[in-house]
Amino acid sequence: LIDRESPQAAETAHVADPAFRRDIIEGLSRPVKATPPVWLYDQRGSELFEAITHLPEYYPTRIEIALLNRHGEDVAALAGPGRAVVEFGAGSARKTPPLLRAIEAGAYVPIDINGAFLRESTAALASALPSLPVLPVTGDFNRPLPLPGAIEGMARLGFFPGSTIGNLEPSMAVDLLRSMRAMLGDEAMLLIGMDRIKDRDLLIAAYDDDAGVTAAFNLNLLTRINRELGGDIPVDAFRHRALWNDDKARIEMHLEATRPLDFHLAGECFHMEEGETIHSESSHKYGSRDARLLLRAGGWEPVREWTDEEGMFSLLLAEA
Ligand code: AVI
Repeated sequence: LIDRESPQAAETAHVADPAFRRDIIEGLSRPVKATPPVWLYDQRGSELFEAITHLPEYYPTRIEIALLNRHGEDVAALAGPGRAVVEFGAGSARKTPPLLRAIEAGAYVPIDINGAFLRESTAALASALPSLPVLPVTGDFNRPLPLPGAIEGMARLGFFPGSTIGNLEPSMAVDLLRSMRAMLGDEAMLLIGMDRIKDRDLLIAAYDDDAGVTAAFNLNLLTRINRELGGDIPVDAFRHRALWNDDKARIEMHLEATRPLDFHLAGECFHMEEGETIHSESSHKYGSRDARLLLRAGGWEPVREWTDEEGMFSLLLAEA
């Protein structure tokens, strides 16, 4: 996931990450309260997100895995063998090994800001594909990073699954695509997952499931703020809301106050009216043309798009 800090480290040391403190105070001080989605992923948040990916209503993971399995050979035919696969975000054992096998990768470079996630995915990969060189890079891929010298001269395939691009505002998504283009070089290709615009009810169900896992994921942000920033937010007085913003073609997750309330954190006092919300995440959805426009604006020329029978989710291959 994008720009994940090291939550475990912050928790064991009981010292709040200064960037977390800054972002939360700044976000809650705005006239329309909003916090960056990256902070949803502490240890508990990451576990809850993993649980979300198994929910019946949350179709993206299931469909993307099916597309990767169904079209691995097609990707291989277009990309050719021996590429270094550079994955943005630590790879999941469910998605990455089948792709690496299908395209006969020459090396695998998982990039993640969180060393713990990186070690886990590297170990999983080493046992699944023992002969593949795995060269992890710890760092924030929102900025260009130096890639390992061992893949010099090897053509690259960037891999950015999960529709994580959708959690960025479109202008930031374009910046990230451009940065990937600069990192991966002129011979590069990019395989990216994007979630499609679809029936509003299906979208809302995916972000407001019956079992309440997404609600727990969203509300966990408040628990984290209380724990790490010494806050007294009455978590019980909030409820999870998932809204479709048609103008911006995105699902928005909000934390809504169910009564007028006050809370304190980091020496500051905050007030919320009944019905007022904290906007905690956006998940942008892209039609086929929108996706191609976004890729082109980011310096990538679309080559192929694969989608499921219902057109719910897309896997796109682009070239530099
Ligand atoms: C990580 N990201 C692509 C997920 C999404 O669908 O936007 C995060 C998520 N939030 C609620 N459910 C899933």
